[in-house]
Amino acid sequence: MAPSAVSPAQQHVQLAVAAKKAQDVVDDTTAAPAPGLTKPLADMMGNWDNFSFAPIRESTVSRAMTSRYFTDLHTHAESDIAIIGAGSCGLSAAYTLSKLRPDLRIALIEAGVAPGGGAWLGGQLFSAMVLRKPADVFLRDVGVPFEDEGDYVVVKHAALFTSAVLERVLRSGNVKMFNATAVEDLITRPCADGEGGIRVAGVVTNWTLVAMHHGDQSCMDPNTINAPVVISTTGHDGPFGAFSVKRLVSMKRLEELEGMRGLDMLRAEDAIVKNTREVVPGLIVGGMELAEIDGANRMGPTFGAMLLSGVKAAEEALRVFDLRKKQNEA
Ligand code: 48N
Repeated sequence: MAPSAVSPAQQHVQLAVAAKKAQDVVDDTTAAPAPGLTKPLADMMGNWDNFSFAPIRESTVSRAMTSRYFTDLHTHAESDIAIIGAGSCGLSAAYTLSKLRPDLRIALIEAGVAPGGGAWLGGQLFSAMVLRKPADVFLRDVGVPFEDEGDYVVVKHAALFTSAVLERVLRSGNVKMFNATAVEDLITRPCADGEGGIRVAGVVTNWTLVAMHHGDQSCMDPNTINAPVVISTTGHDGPFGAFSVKRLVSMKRLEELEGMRGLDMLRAEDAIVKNTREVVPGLIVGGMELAEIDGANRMGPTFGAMLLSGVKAAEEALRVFDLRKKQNEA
């Protein structure tokens, strides 16, 4: 198919015209903490001469960390859903799943030591994050304050969004984030008769620093996480950008990638949200990784599509998960 210069055909949804030019309304649903410190902390100030930490032995710290980490690895070796990438799209998908299906075991794998991907700053390393309506509904659900500018809203610092959604995900009881961990391959299975090709059935992981050095050290074999459904939101740049869709091409499961097109805010964001989907059985792709497979435009420094693509990816993942469960029970 001749590569088009703009996002694939999609219904361009006319945003409801803002009823009125809203004043700068900061919807501060997370009330600022009360002034002053709690008494125990306040009592510590000016009293440092009598201060000391409780005693500990180094091995106690080591055992506290390793027992928990390896219990998590052991538990999540079999997950219900694996999410690759904890950028704005992956975090939004994880948040949505944690609220809709707290009964599911979800592994969120992030290559960076710091999750968040490109959402710690707005465009060109500026602080403010711009989101077009109706993405404000996600911010209200999470409880992120923003300034209402009519057709769009502004979160005064992108890190306010990312830290808030990250905090909700990490506090949830069913999402475990493994950061500094790269997905360096996909677990595959032959599709059931008649479907043809392969389906994705989990992820292959390694410490990111190890994954980046296979070229200069041999036989650093990986670990695995089995999951009937994988959501891939690996973005379009960085050392591992568009990982899963590139892997589908290299394993000959996809012919080629259309490649992300030029910047067109109006077309890009609707296309990413509307086309977030299961691209091969068992693998849902969302966020900017999708632009690489579809030839969608990039949107530049607006983030609404990332959040709502994450919501849609979560919805798609639950559809596929429930379908696979029915098939296995049949
Ligand atoms: O923020 P990103 O890169 O990706 P998205 O899709 O969540 O958000 C994209 C958004 O930040 C934009 O690019 C904006 C809207 N600009 C658009 C434009 O036109 O310029 O997050 C992807 C995350 C990162 O944290 C990576 O470290 C991680 O995924 N990651 C991986 N983690 C584990 N294993 C991998 N193989 C892997 N690849 C990427």
